Amino acid sequence: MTDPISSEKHGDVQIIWSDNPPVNALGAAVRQGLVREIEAAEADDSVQAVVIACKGRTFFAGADISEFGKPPVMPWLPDVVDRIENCTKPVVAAIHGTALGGGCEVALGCHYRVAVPSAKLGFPEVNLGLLPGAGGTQRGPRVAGVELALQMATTGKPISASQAHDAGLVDRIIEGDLIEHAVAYADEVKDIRPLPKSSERDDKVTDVDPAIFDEYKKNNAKLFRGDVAPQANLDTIKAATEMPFDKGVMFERQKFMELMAGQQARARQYFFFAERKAAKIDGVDDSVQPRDIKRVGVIGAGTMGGGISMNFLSAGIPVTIVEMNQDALDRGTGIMLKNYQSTAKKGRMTEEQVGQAMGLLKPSLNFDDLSECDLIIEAVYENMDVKKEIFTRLDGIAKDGAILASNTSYLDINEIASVTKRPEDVVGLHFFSPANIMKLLEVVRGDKTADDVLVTAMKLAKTIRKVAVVAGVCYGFIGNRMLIPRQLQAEKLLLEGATPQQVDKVHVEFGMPMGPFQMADLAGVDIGWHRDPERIESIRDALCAIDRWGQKKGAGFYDYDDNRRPSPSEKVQEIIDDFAAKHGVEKREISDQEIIERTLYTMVNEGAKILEEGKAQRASDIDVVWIYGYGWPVYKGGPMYWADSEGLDTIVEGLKRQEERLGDDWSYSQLLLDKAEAGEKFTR
Ligand code: 3H9
Repeated sequence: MTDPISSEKHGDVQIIWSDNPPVNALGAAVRQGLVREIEAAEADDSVQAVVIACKGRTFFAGADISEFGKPPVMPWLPDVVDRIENCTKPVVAAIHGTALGGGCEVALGCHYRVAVPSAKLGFPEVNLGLLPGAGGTQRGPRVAGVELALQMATTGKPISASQAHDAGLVDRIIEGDLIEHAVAYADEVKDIRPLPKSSERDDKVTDVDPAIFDEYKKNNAKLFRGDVAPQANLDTIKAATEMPFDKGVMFERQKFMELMAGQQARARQYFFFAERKAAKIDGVDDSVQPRDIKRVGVIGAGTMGGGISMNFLSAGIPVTIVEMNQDALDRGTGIMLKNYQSTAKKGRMTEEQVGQAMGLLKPSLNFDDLSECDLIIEAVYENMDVKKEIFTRLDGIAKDGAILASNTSYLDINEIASVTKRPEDVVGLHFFSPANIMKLLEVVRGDKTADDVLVTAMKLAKTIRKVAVVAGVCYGFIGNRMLIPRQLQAEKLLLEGATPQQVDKVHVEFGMPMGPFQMADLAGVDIGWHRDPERIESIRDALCAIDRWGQKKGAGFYDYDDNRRPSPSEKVQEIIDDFAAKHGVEKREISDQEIIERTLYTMVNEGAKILEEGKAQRASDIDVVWIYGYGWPVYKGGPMYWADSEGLDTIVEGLKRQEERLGDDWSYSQLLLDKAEAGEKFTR
């Protein structure tokens, strides 16, 4: 292996280069090289100052995550950072790209930091279930202030170079050539003594009101729910205000080790690689080139069509949006503008950017306008006949090589493709609502979908900042298909004696953002309803028949006040009791464990069926769908990883316990049974 660290002299400034693609992760060879070159620079009398810089697309993006869980190789990153800080000659970090985690800590070990305007600095360790473990929790608040450090470490969100500059984390923003200016900067500061060391500063951590920590937690309660890493980050940053640097670092080390040994960190680190693996398409050669997408067409300006369009507009891709009548078109584009304006009000985009995005939108009532588009996404309501009609028309209008996509959440892409003369150009692009916000995109691969169409969809997903997962054609694809057994069992449980509140509570305590009935009320109880109030075959039918369609009607499985605050409903309980009596279902005490087994174990079983039928490429893709599409707690790694952690034999035992209650239509996944029997796992 070639040495990733080298150095070169510019006058009396030594540049230490890291060249460790793709992201200059601080693996063992990088750490060893950094110490070696710092020592060499110190020993060389002709060197007066040092610049640390990285080749390729970014400054160090952190510790090498692939080394976690393996036997440690010396030196440790904290020792490397100390060694840099203790260098007797000034060291300047020259930052471009992202200085993240250990990378930000290396920068903090340097005496000075300069950065290009596009650089970002951050502590994303919390996303890996960790905390900055190379002195970052102690140097960070000393340099940037406690509040900013707390926010960076507990949210994991990076800050811009200009924010970092305002906070004192970056000493100078460099316009022009980074290295040339970094060397000039090093030359400017080479004689200043004593050297400014982050560890020796105390001005920003003394006189801090300890109440700010409780306050922060109160204001960000969601961040801390069920997740141990944000709390550990808060505790260590608080320690910077309570103890001297050396003690603080020892405390940080202890907390880092505790987190690293925990289940949650393992789950999150698994998920880091799962997310990246999802972008890879089995059976498609790397040489397949994506098609060029210069303009996107969207059919339907409803909530979905509008949200989908916004993704492309925000990425600078022009969109032609087509509706049936002027009212619907005006309403749809009006909502898009309102959404952009509210983002601007929150300071997340400028008025000018709002204008730019909306300027790329071409609203139209003429279907023929879609002929100029390279990708056309149909986003009308779920009805096979309607979709077939649209695709037949599209086939006659779209230019050669255009990709024809459906945003269907359940329907058969092969059947939709069959009405066109170009099924190889047809693909499913299942966005999740609200489509401009939710990160997940299921890319549905039809039997005849061409490889380059898939490659284009995956690349485009990255452009519009979505995480894409390839799914095969089946009812509900990956996510919604797994929702079906959960919903079915949740409703059966109501008849048998559980309440909506009990089922939802179990799910929320598990870590989901909401339970199945809260979700039904939010999405609309009437979704998929047959619209015949006389035909009552389920509790849902009964609720829909009396106008209890969920939050939008002020009543669903719960009653809602004017502020959409839910409370248990006597009426719903009556409906449940009547329904149970009519169907001869006897009420009994339902335990929380039974709710887990009936609603979550059955989901795992469905996930295993999806895998064995080849409708998902890998178990980790299913986890990505559930974490990004439905808010499965990332610190539990997704349903398949979680099942592995529980033990597949435990899952099977639980299902066996419930077997008789699951219903005649329910069946085991053979893959689950086989893996449990063999002591195997889905994800490892
Ligand atoms: C830490 O620093 C702990 C310390 O505080 C204390 C230690 C004692 N390691 O994301 P991409 C790979 S914890 C190893 O698609 P992008 C990634 O798997 C660390 N590998 O690129 C992928 O591989 P492949 C704190 C890494 O341009 C390839 O690089 N730091 C690492 O969309 C490209 O990645 C973080 O958490 C790594 N650290 O985004 C930062 N990072 O091609 C994590 C990436 O085989 N990284 N890879 O699939 C990121 O957030 C993004 O990768 C980044 C680039 C924004 C840098």
